Amino acid sequence: MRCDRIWRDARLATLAPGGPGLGEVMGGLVASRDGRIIYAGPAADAPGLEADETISCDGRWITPGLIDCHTHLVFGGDRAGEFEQRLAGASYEAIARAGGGIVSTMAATRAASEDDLLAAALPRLDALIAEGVTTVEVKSGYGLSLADETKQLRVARALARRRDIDVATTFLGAHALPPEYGDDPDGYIDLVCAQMIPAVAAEGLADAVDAFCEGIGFTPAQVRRVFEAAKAHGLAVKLHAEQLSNLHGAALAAEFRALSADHLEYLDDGGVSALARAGSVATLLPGAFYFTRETQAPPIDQLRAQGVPIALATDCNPGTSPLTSPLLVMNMAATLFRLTVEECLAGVTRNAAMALGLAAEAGTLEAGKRCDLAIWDIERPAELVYRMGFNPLHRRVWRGR
Ligand code: DI6
Ligand code: FE
Repeated sequence: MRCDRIWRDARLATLAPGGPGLGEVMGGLVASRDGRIIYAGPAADAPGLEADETISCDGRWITPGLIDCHTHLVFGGDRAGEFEQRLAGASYEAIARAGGGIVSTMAATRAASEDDLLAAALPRLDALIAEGVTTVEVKSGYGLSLADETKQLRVARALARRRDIDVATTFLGAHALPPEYGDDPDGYIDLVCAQMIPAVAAEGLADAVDAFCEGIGFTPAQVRRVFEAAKAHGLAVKLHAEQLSNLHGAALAAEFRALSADHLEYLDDGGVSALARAGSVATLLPGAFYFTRETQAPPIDQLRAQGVPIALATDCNPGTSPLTSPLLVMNMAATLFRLTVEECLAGVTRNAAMALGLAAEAGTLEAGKRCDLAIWDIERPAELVYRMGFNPLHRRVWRGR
């Protein structure tokens, strides 16, 4: 069989479903053709392969390229000053009342040009790439007007032209109430449903629609309207749910067969069951948990018991998770939430792909999938979760290159 490239003398963590653990293969190889994996498994079982290029991995470990399935990577300004105020004792609410918080990022994002936003986002994207990320999701949600939300999404799409990476985009117009809507959240939701979602769908700017279902965000009734508009335009949905309180957002998301419900610290048993029935992924964001000093952990045991797939992501955003390290996310998920090494690695590969509706395309080392690989200088996969602030990436392969 002819192929473009072979990575041989490797140990594989295929993350293939069904298998025990990580789907580990000693003495493995991966072969690619036209950017897809055509074989991943034991070298001894490989078909006869004729490659243009053969690369020895000298026994290194290969995992699927990492997938960061929840980020707000594109935004203007930063909130380091607000961080200092919080260290000095100011509350999130007091800062928001003084014009800080999400609205300050909105103002900086509105003031920025597409070029400005792209230039600000690229170093953050590069930090993810440096740790082996080959697919990233990017949300809007800091423009909060038709022109500025579409601007953010165009920049997110542009990232994929500037770097070798797949970018999935998500429209998060229902993230916060822009000040010009004062005390009229329903009026703003009208705009989101009647103008923003149709425009975003018509321009092909988003792969999914998200919302912030929370006391300081939008009510379940408002989110339902957003989801109905999304479905009417053929867009998948996901939801920021149960981060600070339990408004039963996860059950609402499940009703709409959401790809994922995200955060979930305050998720109850009914919400877990709803996600299980819908086949939605639970995306956990330990960076936001850590940075906000949250003390209630998501219901991990119940998620496990009901077989809900768990994904992990950085939630990279300027307010609650200024984090661009999927390796640190895995360490935090293990230390703060007690996830196992297997769960952590599945969370940034196979289950993250599922959370983006890309399970058939990415997230495991299996024939037919995109040849996205992370090759690591490690002796055992647990090192990827165990260490803090150390990056053992040897090479990253995107689409076979
Ligand atoms: N949940 C969060 O933690 C962020 N957005 C959201 O829906 C906060 C975003 C910010 O403070 O800028
Ligand atoms: Fe988020």
